[in-house]
Amino acid sequence: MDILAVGEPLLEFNARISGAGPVQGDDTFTLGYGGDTSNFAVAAARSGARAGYVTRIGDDDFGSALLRLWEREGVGTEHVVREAGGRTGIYFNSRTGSESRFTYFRAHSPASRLAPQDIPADAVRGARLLHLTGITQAISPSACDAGFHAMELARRAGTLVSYDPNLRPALWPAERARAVIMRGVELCDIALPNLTEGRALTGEDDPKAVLDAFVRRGPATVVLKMGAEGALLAHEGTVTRIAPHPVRQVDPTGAGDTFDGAFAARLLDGTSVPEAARYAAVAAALTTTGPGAVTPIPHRDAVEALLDGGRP
Ligand code: KDG
Repeated sequence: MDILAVGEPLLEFNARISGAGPVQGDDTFTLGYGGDTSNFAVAAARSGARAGYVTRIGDDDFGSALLRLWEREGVGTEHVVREAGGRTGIYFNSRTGSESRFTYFRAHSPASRLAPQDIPADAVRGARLLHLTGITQAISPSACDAGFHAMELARRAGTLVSYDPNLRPALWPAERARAVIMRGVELCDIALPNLTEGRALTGEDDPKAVLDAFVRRGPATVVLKMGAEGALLAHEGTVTRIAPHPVRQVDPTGAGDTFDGAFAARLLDGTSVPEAARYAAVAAALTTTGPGAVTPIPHRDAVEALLDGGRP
């Protein structure tokens, strides 16, 4: 595998909004797939990369559904452990309008038992890029350790590390989140924060100041994702503004993960860093045009059709 992602997959129950408020008595929920690192792996695969996943799931129906997803998408499952009796985590997205609202049922999930010994050292050394996130490290102390262990292995082997803070305040206390995530940023080559979490993590407000605060931690490449405002890319001492691709947004869930996966896929096929970011911005925008984290993730041809010669 060229790309290896480590983290927690979740089954998704996505509200079909019937009215104005959060959950209504007559709402129905559509089954889908989520989990930031799983979304990332699917996005990378749909952009043509050879991606594999490291996680733990239960031997329940939800785990089986996720396995079928990865098999359909061509995401490698060699390092997916199935726990007998384990209950795979789920979340409800009772979004209002185009804003995600997650309710998790993931405590004591198999993925929360990820530990350093689950990290396949040879696969990390053999991969070209390792991806993990703040969520990977939030779900339990042993998963946090697994994340640091994987990053150390990758750094020693010369495997690129990409890290998305994906700050989820519901999952851990703010101070611990900041300390762990900013250490993750120091250990990575490519940091992929969004503006909201970037502000919370750095205490800065202005996007350029947020970007600089991440750059100072050491990653060679930082992309600050700003949704409908596009993105700011810092690479080799140059800051490039990545234009947004305007769309009618339905559900932003998974847009950041799609950016990350599409970006990784393009970087590894030799696309320049700014062009890879332009491609990723279009992929991320497209994924907001439908409900659910995974279903609307675009394939490479759909993104390239819009890029038309390299620019949206
Ligand atoms: O980035 C999208 C994810 O947040 C969503 O799929 C659910 O993984 C999830 C999480 O932990 O919030």
